[in-house]
Amino acid sequence: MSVQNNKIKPSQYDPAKHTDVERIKVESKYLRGSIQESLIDPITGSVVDDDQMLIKFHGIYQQDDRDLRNERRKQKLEPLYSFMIRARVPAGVATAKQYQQLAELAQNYSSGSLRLTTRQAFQWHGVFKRNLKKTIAGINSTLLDTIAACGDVNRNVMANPLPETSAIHQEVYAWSKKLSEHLLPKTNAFHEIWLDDKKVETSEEPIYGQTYLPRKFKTAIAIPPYNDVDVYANDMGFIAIVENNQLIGFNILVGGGMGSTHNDDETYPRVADVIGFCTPEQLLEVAENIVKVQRDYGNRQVRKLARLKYTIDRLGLDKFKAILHDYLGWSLPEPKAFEFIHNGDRYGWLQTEDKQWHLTLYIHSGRIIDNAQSQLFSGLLAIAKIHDGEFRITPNQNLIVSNITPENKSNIETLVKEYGLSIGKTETPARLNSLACVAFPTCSLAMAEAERYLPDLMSKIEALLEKYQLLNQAINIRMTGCPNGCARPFLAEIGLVGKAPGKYNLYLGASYKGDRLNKLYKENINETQILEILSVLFADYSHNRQPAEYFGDFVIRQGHIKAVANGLDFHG
Ligand code: SRM
Ligand code: SF4
Repeated sequence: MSVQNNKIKPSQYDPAKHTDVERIKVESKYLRGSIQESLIDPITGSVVDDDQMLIKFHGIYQQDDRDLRNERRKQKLEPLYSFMIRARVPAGVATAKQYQQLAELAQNYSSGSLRLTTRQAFQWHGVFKRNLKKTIAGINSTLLDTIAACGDVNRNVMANPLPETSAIHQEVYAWSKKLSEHLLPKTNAFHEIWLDDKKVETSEEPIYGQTYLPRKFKTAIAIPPYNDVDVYANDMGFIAIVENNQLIGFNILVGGGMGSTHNDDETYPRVADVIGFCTPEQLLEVAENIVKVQRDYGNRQVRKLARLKYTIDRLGLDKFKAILHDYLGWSLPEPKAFEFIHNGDRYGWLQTEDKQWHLTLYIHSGRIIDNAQSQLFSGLLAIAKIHDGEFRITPNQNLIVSNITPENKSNIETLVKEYGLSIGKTETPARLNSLACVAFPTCSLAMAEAERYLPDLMSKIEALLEKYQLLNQAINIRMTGCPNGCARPFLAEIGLVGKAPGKYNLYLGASYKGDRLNKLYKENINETQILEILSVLFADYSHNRQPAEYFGDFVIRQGHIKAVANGLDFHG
């Protein structure tokens, strides 16, 4: 099918039709806006409204401490504004030296913790406006940056941080970096605003154009058999195909995403479709053209329907492919066979053929902090000071201390013990598999707790698992404070999605490998109700499961919930 004749021109801003965010982008002079003026305004700790949207493209979100909102309102004070900064870390790989510098920036300018995200990035919370420039410049001096960590562009590119397959991982890591750089915005605004570079007029954005993309855009590369990047949750995914220990290319996926809105059936999570194959040399060309199709065909009138998943469902997958082939000038060949086994992490020590050691540490919700329970921040900083390999963030908010020399292993073991870091030996498999998003107090969109609440709830769920002799089952449980889905809860065997303080929607029936969505089982329930329901389901699972049957598959076979074929089927 040729679509040459009805090809739409790169989108042009139409104030009568398009969202206000499109106006902000058009008027921003390629992402400059009035950010520089906002930064030096001493009257407020915030930046002006339009700049709040633009700073996202620079990797920054304006937030306020939600725990203090009411108190400050009573005192007639403005909210306690501060900023969250997110670094762009392709495949989550940073050297130990970089990690040390990033942690020191957290000590100096943020609320004292570093946060590992579900997309393999570092976040700093609680950075006041007066410290923004110093922090960004500090991140830049480590040779990492925050460009396009957020905003309507391609974000941090994920890739498995697997030490097991070192050679292939190296290659895939290199591609993830190339992909990330290829799809970066080309405006000089970042360097002018944050690094005081000389102003250079930007005359064009070769890939994005003046209005960038209609919405955020996410990319991941998976190396089977592990799907720890949750490749199906991305707008654009690649699955590395390895034959005879050689990377021969990538299967191509499009149209994944988690975000939705409660009680709005027009919005839904969706798993990506596998649409073809490309060689490594074709990767950038294919990626660029998928981005361009979304740039030109994505919805700029309704932001909540603007992600690529909706573009594909609106056009139909066949038409989307035809348009892509038209943009490419050639057709994608059929995808190759592959198999995933799961989407979680593997903990503890591992030695690779090159004799190097790798240690995966369990980090609850990716929060690196010193507090009454843990000396994680100090412990990792101490390791960074004596380690000359890398720190690799996993897509499940954990950290791999990677490429430890045999000579240094015992020193690192000593520090792990001294600071009480977890190598995943004392937690249950369910806890090791669990994920929670940030939610309160920093996330402006949170409707219920997640990171601060999941550990307590997990203890109660573990008591149930023990009662039914299921403590060794790695059931995949994920919680988010709202349906935006930042901890990918719709790909969890048990998904808990915040509805109101203390109230969650319970979703069941996703696959263990991350390729099938779950479905709403009970709406708006509190902790007592969650535990009552899980108790009944665990009892049934304990007595009636088949050998090696995963919980997500069991609840479907047993008729507790219907299987979801894909996004359009999610609410049906
Ligand atoms: Fe997210 C918005 C945190 C991964 C879907 N996400 C937010 C914001 C920035 C809230 C906001 O817009 O004001 C949250 C900041 C909280 C804070 O205080 O830090 C936030 N998202 C996160 C992180 C930190 C969660 C975590 O616990 O690790 C993750 C950062 C990833 C990164 O390094 O880039 C994070 N967010 C995700 C994921 C998971 C993924 O990408 O694999 C998703 C689901 C996949 C997807 O995009 O569909 C996700 N976040 C969203 C959405 C819903 C988008 C949509 O299509 O509707 C929003 C809201 C929005 O964009 O309007 C959002
Ligand atoms: Fe915030 Fe919702 Fe994302 Fe959690 S899922 S971090 S509450 S936007």
